[in-house]
Amino acid sequence: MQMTFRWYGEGNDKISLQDIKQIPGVTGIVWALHDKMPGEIWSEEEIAKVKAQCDEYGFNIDVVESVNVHDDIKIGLPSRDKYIENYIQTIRNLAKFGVKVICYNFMPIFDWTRSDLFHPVGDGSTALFYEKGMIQDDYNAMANYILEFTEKYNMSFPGWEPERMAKLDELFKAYEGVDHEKLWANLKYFLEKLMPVCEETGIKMAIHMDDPPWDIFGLPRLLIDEPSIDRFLKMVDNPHNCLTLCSGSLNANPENNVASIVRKHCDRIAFAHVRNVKHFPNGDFSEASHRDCDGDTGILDILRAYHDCGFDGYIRPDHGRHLWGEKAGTVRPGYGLYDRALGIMYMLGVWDTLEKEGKK
Ligand code: DNO
Repeated sequence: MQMTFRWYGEGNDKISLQDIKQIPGVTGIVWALHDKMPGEIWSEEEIAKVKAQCDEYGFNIDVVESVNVHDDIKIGLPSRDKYIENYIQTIRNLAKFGVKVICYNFMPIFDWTRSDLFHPVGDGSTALFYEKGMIQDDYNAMANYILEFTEKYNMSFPGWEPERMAKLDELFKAYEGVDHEKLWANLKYFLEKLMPVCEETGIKMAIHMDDPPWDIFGLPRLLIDEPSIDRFLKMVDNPHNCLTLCSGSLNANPENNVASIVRKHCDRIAFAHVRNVKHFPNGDFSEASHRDCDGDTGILDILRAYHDCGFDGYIRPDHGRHLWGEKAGTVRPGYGLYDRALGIMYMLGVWDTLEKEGKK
């Protein structure tokens, strides 16, 4: 297992590479060119710049999260071929700098979705929160909440590009008729075009789970549970067609047993996101510390499953709570320094123990 940490880049993240260097065990930076719109080619010069910054601290840049997929590809418009060509060029450019895994998602219009970015946990900290009743019909209210936040604090969230969000009604119209089966077919088309270049360069495409794992605002979502993951891997049965197995996204539905999915598909998991979620009886959920007993996701079972399977892919702590003065304006929601660093120490504590036990 190779421990990584997500970093939003110079001038785009208050956390520095120097800060990250002080967290034990981190060998790689999970990065992206966050000013790129979906569909744009990532140039060699831009990639080289991030590589040089990370090299200085001895971090690899093996994992990109994410190269976002243009809506025309998800919708299946004739213009998709042009955007797929651009994606292929980006893969080639990334491969030149040693990138091994590309995380992406195939969620229509919205990426991860929450109703409260700074919900009190009860101990003075805050966390991302999903109130089911608030994410029903009115997509504009939810989008406005996120966009007002990003505008106020002068940040942008990947997947929530203001340029795209400004055209929400248009986008919803464009997705009319894209039901689950159409979206599956468009995903297959996209991946089949990519596989030859992945084989040639060695890059693995690692799809992120849908977050939350159910349809929202009438938009279909595909990667939601074990049967859909089985279907996805079989649909394009190639070792370069992989998963970013996100424990928190999947376990927002308490029926999903993440550890059992790890055991079943470990060889196709290129990238593991470890996040803990606490469920409420009415369907709401809050994100929690990585400690097993603070949530319901089964972090210990998940780590044991990865260990039993000899997982040698990339792993990262996922969203953390906001601690010790981290608040709106000083921190990217879910991506503070402290709770993710604590999460790493927890995961490494468990992992090191399992390693030692295994050697006895
Ligand atoms: C949120 C992240 C997602 C993820 C994308 C992958 O914090 O888990 O935005 O990066 O869905 O494409």
